Amino acid sequence: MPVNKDTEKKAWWKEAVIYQIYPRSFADSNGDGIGDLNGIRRHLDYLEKLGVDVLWISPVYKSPNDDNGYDISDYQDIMTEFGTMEDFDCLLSEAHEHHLKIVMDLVVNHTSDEHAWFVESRKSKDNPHRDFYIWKDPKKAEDGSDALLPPNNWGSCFSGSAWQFDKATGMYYLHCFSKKQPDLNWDNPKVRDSVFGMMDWWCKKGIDGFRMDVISMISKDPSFPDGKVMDGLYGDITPYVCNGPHVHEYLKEMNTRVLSRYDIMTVGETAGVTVDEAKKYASSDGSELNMVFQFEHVGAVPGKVGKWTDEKPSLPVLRKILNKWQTELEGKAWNSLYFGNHDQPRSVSRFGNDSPAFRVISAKMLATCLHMMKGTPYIFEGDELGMTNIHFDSLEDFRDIESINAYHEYTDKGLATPEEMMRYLNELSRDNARTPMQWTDGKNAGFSDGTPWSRVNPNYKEINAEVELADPDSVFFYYQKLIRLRHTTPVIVYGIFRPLLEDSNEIYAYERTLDGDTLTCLCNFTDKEVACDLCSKDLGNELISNYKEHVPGALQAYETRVFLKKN
Ligand code: TEU
Ligand code: CA
Repeated sequence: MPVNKDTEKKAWWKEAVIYQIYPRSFADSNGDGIGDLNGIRRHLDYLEKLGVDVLWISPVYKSPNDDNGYDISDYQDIMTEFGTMEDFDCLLSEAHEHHLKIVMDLVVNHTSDEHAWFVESRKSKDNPHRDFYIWKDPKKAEDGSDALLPPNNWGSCFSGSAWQFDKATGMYYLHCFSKKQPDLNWDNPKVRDSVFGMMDWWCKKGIDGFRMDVISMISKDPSFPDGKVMDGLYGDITPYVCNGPHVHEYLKEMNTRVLSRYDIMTVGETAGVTVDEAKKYASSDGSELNMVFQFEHVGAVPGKVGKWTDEKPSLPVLRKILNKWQTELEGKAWNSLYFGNHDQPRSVSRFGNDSPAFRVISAKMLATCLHMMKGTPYIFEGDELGMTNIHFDSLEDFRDIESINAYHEYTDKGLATPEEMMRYLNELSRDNARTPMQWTDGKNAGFSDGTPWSRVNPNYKEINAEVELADPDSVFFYYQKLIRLRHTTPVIVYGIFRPLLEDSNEIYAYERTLDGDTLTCLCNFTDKEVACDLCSKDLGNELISNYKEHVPGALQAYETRVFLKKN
């Protein structure tokens, strides 16, 4: 076994653990039922106790909240519901006092249609801001009628056409997401100047980095060709908006003009990214970003309609994807590690088992599987408590534009029955991750004194931070131990990843090696005890496990064990 010398370049963001906060659902300080900045400030002690290093905060800028803040109307002001810029400045300084860095969510593929740039752009064809966005003439109908058709057949990620007709100038504008999220035209150098200037303004305030929303989409195919029709409705935009012709050029420019001037961390949310593209976006040469989020594991199960399905990924499928990313980026680019975020269902419900018998044990196993891998781990708020999906009884329970639009589009078009869509939404809706954080077993789970904007999961009586902090064997303290291990065990951060037991249908196993140290991670992904010969080998000292007692030569239901054999 070649002993790999620790040649990996050291960096703080490689050794860090990131905690994602969705402010709307984290903590409400003023009783309006909506989480806010001062609510986050109240829980910095909690986050420092968990041991995380960085807080990635979903967008807090001014926004009409068509997509809960991912539609920004002023990049340099704070959303009224979340507080003031002064509140933000206090949060930033207090976070730093708690040894927590703050990474902002940068949404610059599109703005809100209420942003001043778009308000100007739509006024007239010769407005100075016209080309800040992507405007196209209507297409003539082939039947010779005078119907005005969209420029091509592209579909929006939030259902419907990706083009919105604007009467004032008789043209269509592109919106890959909602109608209120017009795409910026990154081919316009004035857009790049404005975005880079704004980013520099935030860096000068002392933030510690950016998570870049759909940054792989900022360069479109200039021919805007029709896409392959999906579900008999609209053309697939992915091949023409992801990883486009100038995306790496623009990110290199961003790096030169802003990022390289500060000691900050950057992670790109790169919809449609491949391993080869990731090697450019997150190249070890530091010319673009530090790391990227890939989507293959969370998109592993093909949707029955659109992305929607009620099927869960199998271990062999999940392992093949994750192992590919671990081995193929080795030495070339840095991985982000995640099972959940504000766009995904709760990880213990999707990849583990959220039944009362197995929720805790499988949440710990999943966390171990992820945190022992090579890359920077991301914890989504509440995953450290083992929070689960909520059961939605009716469409009225949902708040997320993606879910609501998909329900109407697919049932209206007869592509799914209401019952099927409710099953799919219960499995995958982003609202599953956006239920209020469960702090206590008191009113509204301690999230708010008012009426929460989204329903609290009824299981908050049993699952909440207060209960977790009172139980040394809780998911919270297990996460704390995983984080502490990462901070004190170099092989976990820098060790080379090697898959083990690749043919097993039950066990996910791998090893990490560094300077002669070998860490072995074993995870049983099933609710049954399974034989595990590897457990009987001399793998060194056990670093962590979610069971106190073990069965020789076997792994119990959802059992994980990590061993370290020192050089
Ligand atoms: O999400 C981008 C994205 O790819 C989404 O379509 C996501 O994959 C999908 O919702 C998963 O089902 C980013 C943000 O994370 C998301 O919250 C925003 O809604 C979206 O961009 C537009 O800004
Ligand atoms: Ca509030």
